[in-house]
Amino acid sequence: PVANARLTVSGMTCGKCSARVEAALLATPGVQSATVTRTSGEAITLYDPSKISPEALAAAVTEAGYPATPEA
Ligand code: 9UX
Repeated sequence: PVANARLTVSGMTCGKCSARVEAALLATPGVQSATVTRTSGEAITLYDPSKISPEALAAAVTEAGYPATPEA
């Protein structure tokens, strides 16, 4: 199964930030792809909903240093 999660990510001020957020998502079990847009402060992730939730995805990004919340 695949689902799409959209996260609002704060604190990304340079290109390395977005690379770190992308790496944090890709290192999270259940994540299949991650597209991070620094300018809009968003991350879009394809993930397996049997393995992880949007809330847990946001928590992984937050732990990487960029406070994140799932968008509705
Ligand atoms: Mo750039 Mo982001 O030097 O945490 S990596 S501001």
